[in-house]
Order: sequence, then structure tokens, then C-alpha cells
Amino acid sequence: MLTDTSVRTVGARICPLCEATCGLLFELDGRTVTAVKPNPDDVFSAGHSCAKGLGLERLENDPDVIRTPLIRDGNSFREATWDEAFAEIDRRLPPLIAADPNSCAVYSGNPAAHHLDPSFYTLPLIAAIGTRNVYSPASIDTLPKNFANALLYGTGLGMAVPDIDRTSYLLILGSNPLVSNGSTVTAPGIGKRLEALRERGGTLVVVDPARTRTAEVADRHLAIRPGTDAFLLLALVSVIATEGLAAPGRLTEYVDGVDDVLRLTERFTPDAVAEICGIDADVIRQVAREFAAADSAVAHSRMGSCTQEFGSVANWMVEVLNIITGNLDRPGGAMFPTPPAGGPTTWPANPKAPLVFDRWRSRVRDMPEAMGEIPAVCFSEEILTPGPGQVRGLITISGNLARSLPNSHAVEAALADLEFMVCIDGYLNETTRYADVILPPPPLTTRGHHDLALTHFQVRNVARYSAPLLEPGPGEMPEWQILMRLTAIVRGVPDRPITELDDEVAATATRRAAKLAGREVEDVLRATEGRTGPERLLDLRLRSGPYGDRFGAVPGGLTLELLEHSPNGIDYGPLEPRVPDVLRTPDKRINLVPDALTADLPRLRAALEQPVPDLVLINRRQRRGMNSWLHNALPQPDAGQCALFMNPFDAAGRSLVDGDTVRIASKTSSVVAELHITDEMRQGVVSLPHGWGHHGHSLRTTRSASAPGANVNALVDDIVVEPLTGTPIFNGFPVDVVRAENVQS
Ligand SMILES: Nc1nc2c(c(=O)[nH]1)N[C@H]1C(S)=C(S)[C@@H](COP(=O)(O)OP(=O)(O)OC[C@H]3O[C@@H](n4cnc5c(=O)[nH]c(N)nc54)[C@H](O)[C@@H]3O)O[C@H]1N2
Ligand SMILES: Nc1nc2c(c(=O)[nH]1)N[C@H]1C(S)=C(S)[C@@H](COP(=O)(O)OP(=O)(O)OC[C@H]3O[C@@H](n4cnc5c(=O)[nH]c(N)nc54)[C@H](O)[C@@H]3O)O[C@H]1N2
Ligand code: SF4
Ligand SMILES: [Mo]
Repeated sequence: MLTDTSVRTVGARICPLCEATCGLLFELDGRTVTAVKPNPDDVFSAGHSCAKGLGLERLENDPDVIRTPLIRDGNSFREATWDEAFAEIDRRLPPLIAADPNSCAVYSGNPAAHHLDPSFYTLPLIAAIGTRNVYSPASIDTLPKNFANALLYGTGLGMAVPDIDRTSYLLILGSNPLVSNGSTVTAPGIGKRLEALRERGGTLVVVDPARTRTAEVADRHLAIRPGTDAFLLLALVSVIATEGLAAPGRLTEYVDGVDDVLRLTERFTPDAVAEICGIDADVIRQVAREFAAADSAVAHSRMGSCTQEFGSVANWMVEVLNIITGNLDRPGGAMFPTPPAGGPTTWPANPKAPLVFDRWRSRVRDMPEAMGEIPAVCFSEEILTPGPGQVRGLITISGNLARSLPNSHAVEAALADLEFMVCIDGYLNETTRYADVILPPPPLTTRGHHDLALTHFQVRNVARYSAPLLEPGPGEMPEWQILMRLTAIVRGVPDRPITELDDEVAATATRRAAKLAGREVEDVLRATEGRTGPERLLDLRLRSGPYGDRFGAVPGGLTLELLEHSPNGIDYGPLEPRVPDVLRTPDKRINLVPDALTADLPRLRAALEQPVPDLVLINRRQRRGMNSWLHNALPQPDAGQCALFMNPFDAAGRSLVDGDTVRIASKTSSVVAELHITDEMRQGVVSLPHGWGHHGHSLRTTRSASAPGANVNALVDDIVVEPLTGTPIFNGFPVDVVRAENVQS
């Protein structure tokens, strides 16, 4: 770490923005970040980066970023000291929790999954509160995939990822990695990896209602009707069944229900689904045959396949397709990474909770819990519906619920209705403006980084850690200490030294690590002596993990110290087969026909008979955005990027012309946007980007408020959801579009 802050220096850091986890170089002049560049020596990203990563320099220097705690003062905020802010929280939060722990909700947002501090210190806070009202973007993002994976492999995080560097045939459904840089597949420079696939004679097939950048470079683009991936996948499996192409290979030994799953696709032949999917039956047959015949093939599904009407069945069928063609757990197929800090796929199964689904239900709608959380679609009703257990207080950790959750009007009404709200966030935005206290995280340069979650999705086994480049400056508080301070308040010991609380957290982690590593607690304590905070917890995980030194028992094994001396990371090589060890199902087998999923098939059969809506809306991501933020720190290319994209036929049918201002109306609300006519969209489908709508009172986001864009989540319903998991239907819900006569959004 730098002590002399008057010098120019360069330090390696992993980008915390998206799942690609690129290695970057931060150039500093004293405490100021002067430039961010790609790190050519990073063992994984090898010089790859994008405009967002390089834009971290602007983020670090954004004058709108909150640097001091803020306390509500009438309709605005006043700057406060940390002590004042915590005193205010201590005055107002504990009485709420004492009355009913469930009355205090916690939302842990997307960036929390990318940072070490919240990854380690949010759970102790939730445990101290004792609330079941825990929310995160998982239930508006990946949940159908987690659900299907948990049923098949025994853990929601135990996902097999496409072995993109070795596959011969990659079938992508509902993902646009050339813009998003990939999701549940951590592959920095994914564009180059897709190019390499094609250069070695492989095939890329993209299933997407829009001709995205990724679809543009594909060998084949299937412009599917939104929400119908489950039908397409059932049909692909049905072809494999009827043409005798099933060949699970070495997996046969571990898989149950192959014949059953093939049989239940009988009704979903290519001819039966062609109309609902909007894809020619011959094309479906062709893709099924190619997939089965390829040396290695892998189907990979993400966002567009999850946040839709039949997301769980679609994601189940992706696994079935990979398994019955023998492509699970083999090079070039779908493989399980080995995360260096360990995780559910390396730890012993928890016999008490083999499936962390539906252990309790939400109060108002009786929605099943998933992985310790209540589906986020329940958020506003839990606040707005009176009765025992009603949510009255909220802590947000890096979340912008007012723009990320469906039905924003209800979400904002709920936020306004709360009795007390604390936000840990660096912006005064559409959500934090409702807070009573805002606590700002410190600059990136002061934080250590390791991706505990995303290493579960790496396409290569690598271990990397970025050490803090600077000590926290005056007035800056590490995020883990903010979380510990809140924990102390909730536990009724507001003045207890953080070091003592941290020792308690570490004591539990130490016992666990000792058990995993087969060592005595005393040996572990001795080996990690001198470390505190997230670094101590990370060291415990790494050393008891799959490559760990087991606290000295395996010389040369992985330790945090080793990573501190390897700023470009350590490469542990390509992914390796892990079945059956990786399975966490109670019988250590894969059941291809779980009841919880087959139960949804009647709904699919019924849908085959129903008329399809004229026009449905889907979402898109943008290269310079990160969900609802970064629009302020990074210059955005142009206002037109927030336009509604519509196919020329649909526009002509509505007498609309390019550049028109249109009103888009759904069941929940309406928004206004500029119209962009493009044949990138298939007929009957329009798209808007998500994360915009930077308007309303009290914002301190100068740049984004001057070009606010339309808020697509005003249009998304929070009531009609995918029934198995409660995931909202961001993609494929009916809308009407008309020329806006009177433009007052
Ligand atoms: N630049 C940038 N990068 C990001 C983000 C960002 O906001 N901006 N967000 C990050 C986050 S949090 C995530 S989760 C990932 C998501 O990353 P991805 O999973 O790649 O998701 P998207 O880029 O939203 O692409 C989803 C695609 O699904 C398509 N689609 C819509 N409906 C359907 C359908 O019914 N079927 C099929 N087959 N396709 C459909 C859409 O047209 C779209 O192209 O991206 C991450 N990376
Ligand atoms: N309609 C529609 N809605 C969607 C999606 C979609 O495709 N369509 N995508 C969904 C998906 S995949 C996701 S993941 C969610 C994301 O939704 P959220 O979980 O709400 O996350 P973001 O929108 O990324 O907002 C991040 C917030 O964290 C703050 N922040 C950034 N870095 C830090 C930090 O280090 N510490 C702290 N304390 N705060 C920080 C930012 O200022 C911002 O307020 O949105 C979902 N919503
Ligand atoms: S691709 Fe993702 S991880 Fe890489 S620099 Fe861009 S935002 Fe950061
Ligand atoms: Mo996400």
C-alpha cells in the first residue's frame, strides 16, 4: 500500500463493475485516480477492458458522488459526521426491530455481489436483525436458473458454465455478451473468445428476438418470439428423442430420468412449437441435429431466458439438452468451475437444507422463499399492506430499487411510506432520495477485491486479489465497518469496538475453515494472526479452499499472501470434470424430471392454444451503462440510446415514423420515448433499455438528470410473474404504442 501520497503510482485492480472481472491498472497522482488502463499482464483478462472499466476514473472523480454521510432535513439532506449519522440510526432503527424483526427489510443490490465487504458482512447484519424480509436482484435476474440448477445439481450457485474456449458449438439464449460482457459466465474479452470459436471452425447460434451485436456475429440467429424459449428447447430435446440422438455418455451413470424427460417432450415437436416460437420447424430440427452431432456443444441461457413467462422450464431444458447430448462436464461442454475461495460446490452438502427454496413464504402473497430471500416482486406490498409483520424500516446496500424493481410507481409509493430508511450508497438517486440517512462507501482505491461469487462462473480456474492501493482518507469509512457499525446498533451495543465484533465474525469463520482444512482451530488462528476485516475472512476461505495451503499443511498452496505477491493473478488451468463430486443433491445423482418443474408443463401446453399479443416489450442493455447507474459518471453516447426500438412493419401498421415521440402503455403505467425504427427488432416486439428514468425531486445526479430517459420499470407488472419462482416478466409483456399527442410524461 502507498504511504507517500505525493507520488505518481500505478496499481493493479480487478474491475468491480460486471461479471467479466477484467484486470485494470489504476494510475494515481497522490490520492487522485488520473487514468485507468487495461492490465496486459492479468492472467485472465490479458489486456481486455471496456469503456465502463476505463470510465472508473470518471466515477472516482465524479463531483456528484456523496463523500460524507447525509441526514434527512425536511425535504432535503444535511451533511453530517459519521457519529451523528449512526446516532440517528441508533435512535430510530432499534425500536422498530424490537417491535418486530421482520418489520426491517434489507435489500442488497447488484454491486454487493461484486465487492468483498458486503459479501462477508451483510449476513451478520441480517442475522442480527433476525428478519426474513431480505431482498436482492437475484429474484429479478437469475432465479429461474438458480432454481433449475438447485433441483438438478443440489445448489443454486452450482452452475455449469459454457467452456467457451474449447467448444465447437455454442447456443446462446437470451444473452447479449457483446454488450453485457456475459452473465453466469465469467470470461473477460468474451468478444475475442467468440471470434476464436469461429476461427477454429466452431458455430455460434444466438436465440434472441432482437438482432443484437452478438446475433450479428453469429452463424445463425433465431429471432424467437419473447417468452417462448422453453418451447424451443423442449422441441430441440424432442428431436433428439425421436431421432435417437440421445447419448449422455459417461454421465449415464449419474443421471436418472433420461427416458422420462425424453417422453415428456413428445407433445412439443418442432411443428407444434414453430408458430408460438416464430421459428421454422426445419430450422429447429437442423439446430438439434447440429448440436447432437458437434464434437462438443453447449447451450447457455441468461437474462432474456430467465425474466420471462416460462423461465424455470427454459433453464431446466438447457441443462437437459446439455446432459442428454453428453455435453455436461466435459471439455467444450458445460463445466463446473472450482472457485479458489470455495463455495457450495466445494463445501460438504448441508443435510439440513439440501434445497434452499420454499422454507417459508412471503406474508402478503404467500410467495416461496428462495435462497434466504423473498422474491423482490413482493417488496412494495410488504410495505404497503398493513398487519402484523408489515415492513416499516429498510436498509439498502448498493441498490436502486426505484429503478430496478418492477412497477416503480408502487416501489416509490412504498419507499415514501417507510418509517425509517438507511441507504449505503454513493449517489443521491431515485431510491436514496427517500432515505433518512445515507452512508457513502469509500473510494475503490481503498478497498481490497476478490470475486467470491463470480469465481463460480469462471471459464478458467484462476485466483486473483487486488490489494487496496490507499489507506482510507479522512472521513472515509470502509464499507465493512459501516456494516459492522449497523450490526452493533441492531444488537444494542452501538459503542462496542468494531474489532471485537469483527473477531466474533472471524471466530465462526475460523472454526469452519479449520474443519474444512482438517486443522485445529489454534493452528488456523496462528496462521492468520495479524489479519483483520475482509482480508482475514478471505484468507480463511482461500487457505481452506480447493487450492489452499490448509494453513501450512500444504506448502506452496494458496494463501492471501501468495496472491498479494501475484498482482496479476495465478492461473490454475482450464476447467476440469467435477461430476459426481460436485453434486449436492441428497442422493448425489441428477434427477432430470423434478416434480417442481414438470408441474409447470400443463401451463405450457395451455399456452400453445392461446392467442399471442400483438406487441410485446423486451429490455436491452447498453455498453456504457451498468443497470441504473454510471449514467451520471460516464458520458453517454446520445439521448437516442433510450429510444423505443420497433420493427418497420409494426411502425407502418401504426402510422409511426422514425423520430416520433411515442407513448408506451402497459397494464401498470405509460412512459414516453422517442421512436427508432429498425429491423433489428423482430415483428411484434419493441425494446427499451432498463435503468433510466432519472427524473423527479431531490436528485444529485446532474448529468443523468439532464438526459433522464424513460423508466421501463414503470411498465413492468409486479403481480403477473413466473409462478415457480416469482420472477418478473421483464421480457415479453404486452404493450400498446401510439404517437404521443401531448408530451408530458
Ligand atoms: N454494459 C452493461 N453490461 C452489463 C449490465 C449493464 O447494465 N450494462 N448489467 C449486468 C448485469 S446485472 C447482468 S445480469 C448481465 C446480463 O447480461 P445478459 O444475460 O447478456 O443480458 P442482456 O444483455 O440483458 O441480454 C438479454 C438478451 O435477451 C434478449 N431477450 C429478451 N427476451 C427474450 C426471450 O424471451 N428469449 C430470448 N432468447 N431472448 C430474449 C434481449 O433481446 C437481450 O438481447 O449484464 C451485466 N453486464
Ligand atoms: N426492467 C428491467 N429491470 C431490471 C433488469 C432488466 O434487465 N430490466 N435487470 C435486473 C438486474 S439483472 C439487476 S442485477 C438489477 C440491478 O439493480 P440494483 O440491485 O438496484 O443495482 P443497480 O441498478 O446496479 O444500482 C446500484 C446502486 O449501488 C450503488 N453503488 C455502486 N457501487 C457501490 C458500492 O461499492 N457500494 C455501495 N454501497 N453502493 C454502490 C449505486 O450508486 C446504485 O445506487 O436490476 C434488475 N432490473
Ligand atoms: S468488461 Fe466488465 S469487468 Fe471488464 S472493464 Fe468492462 S465493466 Fe469492467
Ligand atoms: Mo443482474
